[in-house]
Amino acid sequence: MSEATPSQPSAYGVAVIIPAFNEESTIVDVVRPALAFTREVVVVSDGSTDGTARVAREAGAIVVELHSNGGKGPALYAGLLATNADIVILLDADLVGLTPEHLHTLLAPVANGELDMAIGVFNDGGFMTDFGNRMTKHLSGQRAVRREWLLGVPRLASERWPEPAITYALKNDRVKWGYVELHKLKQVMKEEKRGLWQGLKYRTKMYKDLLTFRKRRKERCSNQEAHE
Ligand SMILES: Nc1nc2c(ncn2[C@@H]2O[C@H](COP(=O)(O)OP(=O)(O)O)[C@@H](O)[C@H]2O)c(=O)[nH]1
Ligand SMILES: [Mg+2]
Repeated sequence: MSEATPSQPSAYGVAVIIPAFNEESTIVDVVRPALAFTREVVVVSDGSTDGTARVAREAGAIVVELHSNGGKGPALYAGLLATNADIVILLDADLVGLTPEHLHTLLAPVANGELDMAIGVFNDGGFMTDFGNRMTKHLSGQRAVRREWLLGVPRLASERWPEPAITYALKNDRVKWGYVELHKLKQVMKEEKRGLWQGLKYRTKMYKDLLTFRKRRKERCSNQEAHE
């Protein structure tokens, strides 16, 4: 019999999946604490033009490289296919202050069956990122979930930003989800990564994609009906 308790990764197959696009400067500080928690850490880069894939590989991650940039959704899906783990922990590649304890916090309620998906919310990481994360908790990139369920989320692989598709499936499937607090964790904001104007432009495009999810889903459903 295994000595492991439910919140230790050795009791389950647990993999960490990190979609990363041009995150050379932060990816190592996400991969290292993830590797201290579980041996299977998968970074998915699709067309990054910087050293993201190389530095992630050097840090010990399994790196999946896709040739052209398709977005976080297809990258996440490719990461799910690259592992057989029962539970996956999803992390963004631009986190600052990540520790194995954060991974434990995300995993524990899923591993012990309390939740089907745990969603991490920043707390005490810094005013701006705490505020942004709290206003849009349902868009958080930090999650733990059963891999099999996530693989079945409709449109996961075709949405540039997968979170609305996940939220829709969470509500539709009536699965149990809840928020857990991730202390002293923050992310590098887009405006810092890309410069003010490029960052704002990218942010605007992201919110446009996120806000039009329902419209696109409805259009797709009515197109399907019209073809039946
Ligand atoms: N592979 C891949 N990852 C992406 C892509 N777009 C965003 N990401 C990753 O998804 C995470 C969240 O993206 P980010 O731009 O930081 O959005 P924000 O956290 O909502 O501001 C980060 O790890 C990004 O590197 C993409 O096109 N491909
Ligand atoms: Mg980010």
